[in-house]
Amino acid sequence: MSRIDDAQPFAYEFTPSRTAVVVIDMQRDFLEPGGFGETLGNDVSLLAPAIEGTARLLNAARHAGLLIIHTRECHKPDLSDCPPAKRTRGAPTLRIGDPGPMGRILIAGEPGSDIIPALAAHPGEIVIDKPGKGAFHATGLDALLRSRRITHLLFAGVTTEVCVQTTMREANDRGYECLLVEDATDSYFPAFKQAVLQMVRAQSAIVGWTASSTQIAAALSE
Ligand code: C5J
Repeated sequence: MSRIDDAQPFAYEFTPSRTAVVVIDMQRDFLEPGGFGETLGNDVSLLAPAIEGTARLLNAARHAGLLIIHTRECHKPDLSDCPPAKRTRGAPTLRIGDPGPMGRILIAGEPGSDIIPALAAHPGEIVIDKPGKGAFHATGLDALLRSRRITHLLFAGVTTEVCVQTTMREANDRGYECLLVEDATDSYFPAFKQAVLQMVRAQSAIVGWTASSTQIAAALSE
């Protein structure tokens, strides 16, 4: 059993063999200029700080032998899994499926949908493509976790208040003990990130816990 005494709002205990790291959507489409994030008017450089914390988390998790899952938000080339409401809402400079500098926006198999090179999946790690914001929607994630008897999830990725928070809430409702890694997630809106950290751990961990990648690495090395 591993334990993070000073996780918030109180100590978090987890058994490494029953714990998975879930890295949400650390894709070029969100973190690099010319992708989906920028088409929506965001400053993508605001997500860069999360790379270091996510790398630290992955390094510690790989050494400890944790199950590692990466997700990618993207759609089939024929857009059959993209609801029109998602594609047509608002006035982005490019819409999902339009050609951009990193290939078609948010489409599976295009360069923009790749995970950024610094955080690329290692051989044997699981990569799940998801059409929604939540990683449990229209994917086999829950069945996969249950088949491996996973009970605890450590979350990293972007953006904190959209795909990370949605997935964490989906997981919490399914009974997983969830922890959000504070320095391994970022938002285009820094205030939203801080709000999510507070929302997660408020009311006696109503969604889950938070701790830093350094705290997790220390717990895993004990
Ligand atoms: C967004 C995500 N923000 N991965 N996707 O549209 O958070």
